[in-house]
Amino acid sequence: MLRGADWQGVRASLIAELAATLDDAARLRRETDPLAPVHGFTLEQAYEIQRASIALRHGRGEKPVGVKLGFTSRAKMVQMGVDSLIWGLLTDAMLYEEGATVPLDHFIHPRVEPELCFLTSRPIDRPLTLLEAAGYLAGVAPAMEIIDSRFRNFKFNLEDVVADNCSSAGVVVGEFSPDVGDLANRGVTMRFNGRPVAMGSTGAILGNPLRSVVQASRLASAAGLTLPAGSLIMAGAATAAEALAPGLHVSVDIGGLGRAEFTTG
Ligand code: 0L1
Repeated sequence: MLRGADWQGVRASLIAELAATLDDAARLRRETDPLAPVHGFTLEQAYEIQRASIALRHGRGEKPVGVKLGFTSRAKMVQMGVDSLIWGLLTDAMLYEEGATVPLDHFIHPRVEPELCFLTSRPIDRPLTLLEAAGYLAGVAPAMEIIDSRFRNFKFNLEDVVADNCSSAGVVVGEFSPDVGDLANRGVTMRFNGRPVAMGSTGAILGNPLRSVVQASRLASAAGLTLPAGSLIMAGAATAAEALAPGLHVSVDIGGLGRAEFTTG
């Protein structure tokens, strides 16, 4: 494990190397072994690796489109064996057209989870309260996130999943509704070929998914980032994730918000 002066000395190059390892794994659809147990980096350093790997994507022309929160529900924390809220950065290359076919050869071992997606109406440049959050939003939509850990067998600790941009891989967003009113207990059903595979309530997301906007504002502010108007905020999963396979019609219905769907190719 590297500490103190040792870590400082090699920090920048090690961060760049680990970011490149994760970026290569995502680009080449190649699993990698866990990094944190070998290199012993902290959560703060994991976020530096995340930012460095996103910078590589930006360098290839990908544009930032927003953020995602992870482990906002007990179901997800229990499924993955971690207990802290995390966040990752989304780019336009991760957006898949709602209703379209999503080629699974873009991923290593993709899973899907039902979510809500918020669209911001104003720049968020400071921590917001729950009362303020709705005033910064243009709408909310039913959505699904395709997660694809770059780690072998989807096994990681908190530092590794953060460095890996919280397994971000794909986002499918339905139609935005301008009414972000009461989202605290809407029914959520995700189906594969019409068969329910995950059911829950939006209340599973931090008790009220609007709290994800509050958390995103706090995390962005602490990281010195402003979320521009027009940013997407993926609120985190309402249920555990389900593995994807070719030839599935995947849909999510959220009470009062409608449906988002895609087909796997
Ligand atoms: O919604 C979520 O909680 C996403 C977590 C992403 C990390 C993972 O489960 O691979």
